[in-house]
Amino acid sequence: MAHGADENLMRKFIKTLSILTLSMASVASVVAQDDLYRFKSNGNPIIKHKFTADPAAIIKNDTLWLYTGHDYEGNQTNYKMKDWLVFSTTDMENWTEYPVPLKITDFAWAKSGDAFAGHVQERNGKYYYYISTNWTGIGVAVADNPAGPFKDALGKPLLTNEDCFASTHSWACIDPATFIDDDGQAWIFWGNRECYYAKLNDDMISIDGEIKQMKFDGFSFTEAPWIHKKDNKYYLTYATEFPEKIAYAMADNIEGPYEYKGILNEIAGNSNTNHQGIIAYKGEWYFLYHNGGINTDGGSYSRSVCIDKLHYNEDGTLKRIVMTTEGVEAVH
Ligand code: FUB
Repeated sequence: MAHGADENLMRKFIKTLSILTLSMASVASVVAQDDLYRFKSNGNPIIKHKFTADPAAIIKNDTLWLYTGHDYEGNQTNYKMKDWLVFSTTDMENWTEYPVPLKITDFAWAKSGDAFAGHVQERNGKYYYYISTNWTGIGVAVADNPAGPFKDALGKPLLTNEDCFASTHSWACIDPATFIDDDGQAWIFWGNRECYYAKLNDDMISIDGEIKQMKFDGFSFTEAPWIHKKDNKYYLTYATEFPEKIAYAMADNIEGPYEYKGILNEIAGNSNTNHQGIIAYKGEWYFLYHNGGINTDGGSYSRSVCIDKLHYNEDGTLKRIVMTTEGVEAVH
């Protein structure tokens, strides 16, 4: 991929020419225009100037905020991720990248140094960034606006391997995904090999009550749980097997019982992991995932976020994702 002087020159040029205003006044007031990098996505992967992984998104007003991990470029033999990234769009085509919102070194207790998958949730005007650190636990950072910067809210992990009572491997406590139900109750799901879930208190930085393990027939869980809800049905999507496919199950209650419904997304090309996020935006449903699709450096440890459409059948089940090179069309 084109790194180095040419890329830097192009970035500076685009920054200088940038005359667009941010969609949210509060964000505009805290991030200087010069610190923003604007680009157009022309299909998948949607971000080609950096390696991005483990997508999660939230919607605020007219804007989709995309949070990703950040892989090192090419020829890596393991995950090498030191910070997280944030992007926004109002049309799925024109994107803005903000300054790095959160780094693994922002968590003094995260001795692993690994900035694994995260998920952001808004509540009461604050933004909570739940992150995983490989073997040192799940942390939570907070910010006043979706672009950050985020600050460690606890000074210690929210969850650790000790909370993963059915697991014995060191990387069990990863991949948090949160969900706020229609009754206002916030939930957090996470795990590797074993899937756990719990209620979050209203403060969003403490666990309410018991931690439980999710189990149902046919649940072959690798990692990356994600909950979404449509028409009063709960959908639990998750990575299964390795290399990973994304499978899903449905239930009438968030705690289940869930019914396994099959594979939603196939192996994502040359990436062992797949890590999905699902979000409704401007009347469409989107499936976010990663592959190793940047030539020639992309692969399992140099991944790139992609977005394709998610479609439902009439009975509420999900159609198999069609991963495309073209990506999604702009929406207005
Ligand atoms: O990005 C590091 C790990 O790879 C994530 O935590 C997993 O979900 C997998 O995508």
